[in-house]
Amino acid sequence: MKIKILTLFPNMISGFLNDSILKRAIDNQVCSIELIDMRQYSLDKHHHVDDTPCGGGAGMVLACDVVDRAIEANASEATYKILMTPQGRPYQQHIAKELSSMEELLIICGHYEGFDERIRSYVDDEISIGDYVLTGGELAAAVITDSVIRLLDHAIRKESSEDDSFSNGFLEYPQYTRPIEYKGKTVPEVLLNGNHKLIREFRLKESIRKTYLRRPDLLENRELTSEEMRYLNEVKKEEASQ
Ligand code: 6GU
Repeated sequence: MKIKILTLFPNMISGFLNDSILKRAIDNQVCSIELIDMRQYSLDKHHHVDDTPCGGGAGMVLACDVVDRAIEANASEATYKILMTPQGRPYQQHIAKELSSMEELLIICGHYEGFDERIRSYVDDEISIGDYVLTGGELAAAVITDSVIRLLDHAIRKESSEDDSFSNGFLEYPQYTRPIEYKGKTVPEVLLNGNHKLIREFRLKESIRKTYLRRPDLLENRELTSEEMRYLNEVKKEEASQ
């Protein structure tokens, strides 16, 4: 997969690409990432990329011609173009999955107080990473990039992303490692005796417990199997009697 990021602040993003899983994925050619400075597409001799808002008001507005030229120079038929904006659709794991199957992504970072409305018509998608405001789309683009790359084949061990919180619609089950007992707190017995059927059942039930306690909204519009329903009912009873 190829990911291109159009930004006015490439340095804000470059650091996080040079470490850990992302660096390994790039080194192993699982994906390539290109940071492109949008300023080079300004025709202005001072390389201005923004201007005052038509109709007046505070702040500066990112100009549509600069962004259009940057997109035209960097997109092909196969490119899926995403604009980062707090007005976009809320980002979720299922969107990361969709994006991870694309051949090429072009991520456009909005910055400044705003961007010219016409820019919306140049893209395929608009994404927000949550209901709060960032100074620009750079960190949001980094979030998209990270979450997509870790889903690519060979980026991390497959089972490791299959067990993710959200990938089966529940939060992830609790994990433990040695020491078995620490300051009076112990690892649940069932995880120590190698009975894989019991371990699977424990994990599913605890995953449902976590979701019920912390993110009941995730259970709302979701069909449960009869096994999942049984665990949910058990969990509800157990938590009510606590
Ligand atoms: Cl994509 N951009 C900005 N500036 N703020 C955000 C965001 C994006 N997503 C959440 N907040």
